[in-house]
Amino acid sequence: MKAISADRKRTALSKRVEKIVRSTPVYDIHTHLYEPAFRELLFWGIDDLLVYHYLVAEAYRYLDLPHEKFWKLSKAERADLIWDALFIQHSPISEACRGVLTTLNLLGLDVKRRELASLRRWFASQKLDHHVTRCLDLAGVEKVCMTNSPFDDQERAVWERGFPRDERFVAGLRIDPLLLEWTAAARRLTEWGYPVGLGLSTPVIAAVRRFLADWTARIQPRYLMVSLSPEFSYPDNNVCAELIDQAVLPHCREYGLPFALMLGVKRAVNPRLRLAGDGVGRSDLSALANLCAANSENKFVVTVLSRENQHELCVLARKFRNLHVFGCWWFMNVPHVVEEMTRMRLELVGLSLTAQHSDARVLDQLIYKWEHFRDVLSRVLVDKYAELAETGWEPATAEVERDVRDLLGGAFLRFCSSR
Ligand code: RAT
Ligand code: ZN
Repeated sequence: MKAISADRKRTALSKRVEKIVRSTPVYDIHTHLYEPAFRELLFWGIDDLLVYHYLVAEAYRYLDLPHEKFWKLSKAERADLIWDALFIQHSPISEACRGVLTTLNLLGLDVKRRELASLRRWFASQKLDHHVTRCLDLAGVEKVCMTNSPFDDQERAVWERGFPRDERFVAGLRIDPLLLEWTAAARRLTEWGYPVGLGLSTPVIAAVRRFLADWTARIQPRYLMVSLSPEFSYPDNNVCAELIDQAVLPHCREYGLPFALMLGVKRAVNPRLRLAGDGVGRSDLSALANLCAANSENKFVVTVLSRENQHELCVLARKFRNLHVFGCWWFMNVPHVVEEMTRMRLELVGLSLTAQHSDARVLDQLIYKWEHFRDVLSRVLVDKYAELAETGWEPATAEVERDVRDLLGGAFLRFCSSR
């Protein structure tokens, strides 16, 4: 009798939590999507889903075609090869493959026919504006942070022309080239009217600050962001660490913006795979500890790519209130690792973090990235609330709603506006 009522209680709790997790809108704090005004920079549809670099990497486990030939093919031809290798010749069970099917299924398409041509016909008949709204609705996403780089010629031209902003999209000022390719960046800054030589003299730093100020005014970013290799160290006497100290952090303080760091990416491990050729390495997180300790007036929003760094990141979040942990990034975004990370974060840090970001590069991916994550989050939260209930602490619906809102963007917004 007692067992039956415990089962019933657990089922009722699961239903309640799942419903809340499903219906809470997401503030997606890092994607590679663009607002529709950027036109062809916003990828969407079946071919873009199939040529996603996560799938290119997986297809190359099977493809027997020189990389140069692959890259010379049209997008549709590459999509054909990937569809055949990953969906027809083998079952599509990897996370990125399953994601395509979840997306199609939730869009109401019939995947069981295994027919690419009819999928293409359906997407060709969609109007972009309507499709954007539909994808955001299906994913339950209310805001999308973009990745905006002044160093991208196509993108820069759109910003410079100007356009009416779509309030569902928020900018993120990405500065990898500035910090990691200083010689080339200095040349570009000079061309754009920010005269900088290679040395970091006072006038050079002033010009970099002016560049950051102008782009901050132009795009109104939520944060500045960079991805860094496992070798990143701080403090250091190299250009990257010095620019962070002398230009980026003072800029962030002046404008009240967080500095977002994505740590642990090894770029171009196999350059022949292009975007699909990046890898992972374990970072020395003492660099992050030093950053947080030496710059208590700055805010850091951080994700790490290596599984081995996840525990240490949580411990650092317990030490530094100016550190906000976010997302299960890229190679971490597979359900069993997401579950492990989410449990560990809740157990070690609590609810003052952003449990996930989508990193979507293709609009339609929002649907699966959030569908899959909501499944994991519900599972983890049901366990956690059930443990509380065993002590007599029954979570009220409003409390669960509050917690889920925090995990899906609320805690991030509070962190951004905190002092
Ligand atoms: O997840 C990805 O798509 C990666 O290619 C990277 O873009 C990464 O997310 C990044 O922002 O550097
Ligand atoms: Zn990204």
